[in-house]
Amino acid sequence: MKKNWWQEAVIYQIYPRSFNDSNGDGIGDLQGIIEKLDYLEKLGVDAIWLSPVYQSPNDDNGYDISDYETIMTEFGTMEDMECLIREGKKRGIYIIMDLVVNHTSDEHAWFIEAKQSTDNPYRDYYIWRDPVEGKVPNDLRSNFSGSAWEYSEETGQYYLHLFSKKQPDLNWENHELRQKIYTMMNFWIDKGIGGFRMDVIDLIGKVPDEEIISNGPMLHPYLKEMNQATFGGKNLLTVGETWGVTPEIAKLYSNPNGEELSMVFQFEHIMLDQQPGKEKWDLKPLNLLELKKVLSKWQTELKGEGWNSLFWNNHDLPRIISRWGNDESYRVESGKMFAILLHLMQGTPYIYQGEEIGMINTPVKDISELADIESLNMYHERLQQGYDKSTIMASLNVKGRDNARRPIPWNNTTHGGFTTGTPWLSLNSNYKEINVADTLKDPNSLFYTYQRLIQLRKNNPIVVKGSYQLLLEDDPDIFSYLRELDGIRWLVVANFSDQQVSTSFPKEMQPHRLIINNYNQTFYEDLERITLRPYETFVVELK
Ligand code: TEU
Ligand code: CA
Repeated sequence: MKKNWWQEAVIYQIYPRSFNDSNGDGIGDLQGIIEKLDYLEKLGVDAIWLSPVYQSPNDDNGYDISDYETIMTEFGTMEDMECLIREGKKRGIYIIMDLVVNHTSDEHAWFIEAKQSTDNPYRDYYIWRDPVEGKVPNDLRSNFSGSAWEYSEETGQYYLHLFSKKQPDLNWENHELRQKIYTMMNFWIDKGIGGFRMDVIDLIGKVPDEEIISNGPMLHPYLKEMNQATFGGKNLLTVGETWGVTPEIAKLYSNPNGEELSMVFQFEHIMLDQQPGKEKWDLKPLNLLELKKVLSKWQTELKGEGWNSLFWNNHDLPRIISRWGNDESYRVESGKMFAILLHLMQGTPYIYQGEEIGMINTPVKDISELADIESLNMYHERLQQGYDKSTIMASLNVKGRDNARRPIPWNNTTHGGFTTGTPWLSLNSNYKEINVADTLKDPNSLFYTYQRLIQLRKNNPIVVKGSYQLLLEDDPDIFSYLRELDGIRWLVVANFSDQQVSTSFPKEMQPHRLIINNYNQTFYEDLERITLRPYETFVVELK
């Protein structure tokens, strides 16, 4: 493995349940992924971030793990997993495992033991507190609605669960627990994986009694300890999911000295369309000026002192074309705009399955059409709080996680060729128009824009290493920036609106050649007076 290979890499995220079903039970599986490795090789990605494939009762689709060293029965066997790692490697594709160690399932052997008695040897692996005046210990809330404390009959104490009550939080203060986790990580490293994506890793240093949840005092010491005990010095890609990160903290995690992680996911841009201080369901329109400011801040602040990860989508987020683009008249144009804008920035880009064919949200009429625990819990909580059903459904249709979790349509046959059986979650009914086979047939499709962007990154050091400067800072419709390396300058210009927009660049900015764009136009001559069509986006090298 080349040192820092992950800085030049593009990662593809797979949500296995919804990717490809090889045996007709309606659930995607490991053999299904293996069948599609050639497709991913054609796209050009260097690694797959595999959402959890471990044994799990699936209260949260695998993010509730009951055995870290066994493969989920529905997904296949350990032999299948080893085959995936091997077959991936043949095609230059590493497997990044999802490491979920803030919590386990309540069906994990540790928790089954721990809940028995207060003196059980595993008791301290989890976080227990006495009732306070017969009630919950404090006001901590679960990310999936309601209190974060659940009463346990066996011992008359509460345990902490920052997610569902079937996801009890692990107690990272316990030395023995930490060692068990490191041993488990080494088990996977020995199988030849390419690294870890670390689920809500910024929560492991929590101090529940002080209601400190993210960025607790022991977070960075634990990560340094983990690094030394497991992946340190092995050139693996490690990316932390950190909702509460700031650029200052990101430099601690992803400092080039390599003491902690390769990079983290920051979510500041992702939270721009929610009302400040409220929940993700409380919507507000995106202001492009804010988006430009936030993304540019991360570009400049981490320069040389940390490393960015770049993404619009994942399995928790709505589809970006529906979210901030236009999924009706300009699906492909706006999709290409998002792709170009993101992949030309500095950092490691992540593509979420289906993004490369321009999948969009799947609005539903009734809660019975959804499966996600976060959505179901929120629905019931808000109904009780007196919200009306249509307001709740509107939020769910914009932000609900099932928007990202609909199975991948591979072609236009029944169930999009995802399964020969009945899919665990129905497909978006548009699969006859939006599917992989048709996208591959069209030389102007989004797929080939992604393919080209990946090639550009591989062949042009400016994409990986160049400096970043935001231009037209106050323009409310245009997102434009300049990359520069060793005298080479690339100008990126995107019309982030569904209207025609005009602008002007200084005379010194003379286009020399076109790098990539999203409309059929071969050259942009005069940047002093330029009119852009809806979502029109281009990159030119300047003279
Ligand atoms: O997500 C963490 C997390 O905070 C999200 O659940 C968030 O609350 C919301 O979904 C974003 O809008 C991670 C995983 O990515 C998610 O799938 C898991 O459900 C969660 O942790 C628990 O493991
Ligand atoms: Ca299957």
